[in-house]
This record gives sequence, C-alpha cells and structure tokens, in this order.
Amino acid sequence: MGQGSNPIDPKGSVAEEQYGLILLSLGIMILVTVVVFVLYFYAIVKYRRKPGDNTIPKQVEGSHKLEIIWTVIPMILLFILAVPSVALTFSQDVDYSDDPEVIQVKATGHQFWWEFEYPDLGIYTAQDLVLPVNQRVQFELTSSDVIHSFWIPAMGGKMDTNPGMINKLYLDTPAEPGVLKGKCAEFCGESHALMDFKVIVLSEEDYNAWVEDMQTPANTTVSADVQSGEELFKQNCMSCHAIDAGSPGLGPNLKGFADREVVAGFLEMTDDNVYKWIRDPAYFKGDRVEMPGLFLEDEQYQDIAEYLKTLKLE
Ligand code: HEC
Ligand SMILES: [Cu+2]
Repeated sequence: MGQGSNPIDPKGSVAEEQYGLILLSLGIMILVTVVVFVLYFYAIVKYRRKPGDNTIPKQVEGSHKLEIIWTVIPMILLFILAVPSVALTFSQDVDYSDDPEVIQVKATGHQFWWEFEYPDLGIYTAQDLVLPVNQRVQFELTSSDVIHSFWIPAMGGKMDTNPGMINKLYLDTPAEPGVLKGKCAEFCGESHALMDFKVIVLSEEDYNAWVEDMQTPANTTVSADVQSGEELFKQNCMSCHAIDAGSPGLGPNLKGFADREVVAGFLEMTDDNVYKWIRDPAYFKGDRVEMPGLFLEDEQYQDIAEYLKTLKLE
C-alpha cells in the first residue's frame, strides 16, 4: 500500500480512535504472550526433574486458589478490551444525516467505478472524492449492481454498499491537505482490484473554490480544433456522460475530467491512455465493464480524446 492508504497511519479522528483500539488489543495480547512464555520457561527450567529425585511433586488438582486466578485474570483482561470496544462501536455508529455542520455525500458503487453526489451542493462527480480538511462527512452508501464495499483505509472502517439499501457511515477528514487512496473492499467481479478512488483533501479555501468551479456550467463554446471531437462526444458519449456536475449519468460525470490524475480510477492520465481507454474499455476492465466499445475510426477517437483534454475546471 502506498502513501495515504495505511490503516496503521491513521488520518482523522475516526481512524485515530480505531487505531487506539488496535493498539490496546495488541498491547494486551503481547502482555499475555510474554507472561505465559516467561512462566513457561521458568517452570521447565526450575522444576525439571533432577537426577536421583524420584519423589512425586505436590499435586494441585482442584485447587480453588489456582482456578480462581486463571479465571479472574482473563476476565479482567476481556473487560479491559470489551468496555472501550463496545463504547467506541456505539459512539461511531451515529447518523449525522440531519446535521447542517456535516458534509453529506452519497457514494454509489458501480462495476467498476465510484460515483459521489453532494446533495446539498447539487454536485455529482466520480473517481475523485474531494473533501475539505478537519470536517465530519456523513456517507450514504449504496450500489447500482452487486455488493461493493467502501473503504478509505487511512480514514477509518469500511462498509458494504448493497443494491437497494442505504448504509450509513461517518468519517472525519485529516487535519492536513493531501491525497488518500480509497478502495472497493468486496470482490465484485473481474476488475474489482481496479475499482480504486482517490480522496483529495483540500484546505477550506481550495475546497470552496472547487465547489464553485464545479457549480459553474460547462463552457459551451469550444475552440475550433476540438469541435469535431465535441460533436462526436455529443453523438456517442453524452447519453452516459454528463459534462456538467449537476446531473448523474450511466457513466462517470466528466466535469473536470482532465484535472484528474488517473483515467477510470487507475490508469495514469496521459493522452495515450485516454485514447486507449475510450477505444477499448474492455481491454482494461474486462467484459463486465459498463462502458461499451463503440466502433468509431481511430481518428475519431483521437478527436474525442483531444476534446476530453479540454474538460478542466476553470
Ligand atoms: C453505455 C454508457 C457509456 C457510453 C455510451 C460511454 N461511456 Fe464512458 N464510461 C461509462 C462507464 C460505466 C464508465 C466507467 C467504467 C469503469 O471505470 O468501470 C465510463 C468511463 C469513461 C471514462 C473514464 C472516466 C473517469 O472518470 O476516469 C472516460 C474518459 C469515458 N468513459 C469516455 C467516454 C467517451 C469518450 C465515450 C464516447 C466515445 C463514452 N465514454 C461512452 C459508460 C459509457
Ligand atoms: Cu467493487
């Protein structure tokens, strides 16, 4: 796992609290292991049979004292583990859907990409989940097809996305801007492993600018050299891909597409990769990919790829 995708390098308070629990259980397990091994070696060294000694050692069967000791100590340890685990489980199972201070995001898993809707802002986006620093985010998770699982390892626990169901999860964003990795954590088909997304954490100011850019309608007058690409895009692609952030689609919303670091959630953003992707998505993500290959001419794909490069935020 790369930078920003590590559950034992937590970012944000939800992940930090969960990490605290991991450390607590690990500490107790190490303590038990060490004590047991020390006693074990002490006993086999000190009490081993000495030459010529044929007496039978003192028998301790049925000793109340011993039985109480080895019942009570594990009970205390389990208690120390159980109280914070149960308390944290309940304190993190809170629904902030009606809290105006909390950012609301609906995340939908698709074979094999993620869509994010910000209902309060009228924004749809895909692949990149953009969030400000130091904020609580309430997620409503669902799926359009099979069961996926939404996971941002550095930010806290994962949760399934089920078709026809809404699961709720809140997370807190990190204190510092940065890029974290998100994953689908439930095997969902042959390109499950490519179902990644990015969490782009911005300063408050940059986030507000992003929201404003996303809410600005797309420029309808494109320069002459990409007009044919735009025309082809309208004819062949618009039925699934919106270029304004205000509406969902059968495919990822492409507002700001050219600003993304990756194509289709995993391919490096280069001119060549954009072209190759739109020409034959199934080559990369297999037959179950929901974007069809369209049998256009190579040049037409080139033109469309040129046009896609203009889909930048202002
Ligand atoms: C039937 C609907 C459909 C049509 C038609 C379609 N696409 Fe897609 N497109 C999708 C889906 C679904 C995905 C997501 C695939 C995935 O990543 O698993 C996608 C992904 C993409 C991506 C990657 C988006 C990102 O955020 O990284 C690009 C770029 C793209 N399509 C461009 C096009 C172009 C250009 C055309 C027309 C030539 C086109 N698509 C036609 C459904 C469609
Ligand atoms: Cu998945």
